[in-house]
Amino acid sequence: MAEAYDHLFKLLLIGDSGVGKTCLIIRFAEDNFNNTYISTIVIDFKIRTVDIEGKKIKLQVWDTTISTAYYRGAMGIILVYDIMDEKSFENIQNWMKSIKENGSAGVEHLLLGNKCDMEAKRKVQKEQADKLPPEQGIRFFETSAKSSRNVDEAFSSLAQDILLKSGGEEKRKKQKGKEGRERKGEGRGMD
Ligand SMILES: Nc1nc2c(ncn2[C@@H]2O[C@H](COP(=O)(O)OP(=O)(O)OP(=O)(O)O)[C@@H](O)[C@H]2O)c(=O)[nH]1
Ligand SMILES: [Mg+2]
Repeated sequence: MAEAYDHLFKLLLIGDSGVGKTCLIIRFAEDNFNNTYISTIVIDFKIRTVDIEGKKIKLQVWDTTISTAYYRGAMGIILVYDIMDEKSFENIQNWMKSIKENGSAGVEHLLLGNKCDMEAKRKVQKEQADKLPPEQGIRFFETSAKSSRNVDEAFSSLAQDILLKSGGEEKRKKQKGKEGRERKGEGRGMD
């Protein structure tokens, strides 16, 4: 039987190779973790339905390789770097540029510093993420696909941001519809 849901949100993870995108998705969707690294070749998605503010939100989470074709249609984009890998952090700027050029307008963003279980080998300080251009007002979490720290929180917060936004739009649409009906009503001389 198909699972009932109120909303379907498409999310996408991007970031340098090896930062843990696939592992984050597997932790979120299947609550599992594997130490073996198998670089993603085929684009795929996993699904998990979460409960947010009494609504069932079905999250379809896309795992990417280097392809911008999949940006379109994504309602939320999760940018991931590895806290042990400075280069992956520096590249976040390039990934952001790439979203601007290829993503849909109005897409929500989230920044994740992954592998925070590896504190001893940390190269990117938490404060450095705060120095990223504030223009996007991007939300930031340090996560660990291995220990599962902040994984649910991160996905839920992004879903919540999208829900808030779509809720606002629905309200506007309803309001518009109502105004339209009221105008028609006037024409029939109702009052
Ligand atoms: N310690 C630690 N290792 C992790 C974590 N997340 C992923 N890894 C390891 O990092 C390696 C790469 O993880 P993947 O999820 O395959 O990385 P990816 O970003 O999908 O890489 P590509 O598919 O090549 O783009 C694997 O060996 C994982 O086991 C984490 O939170 N902590
Ligand atoms: Mg992968």
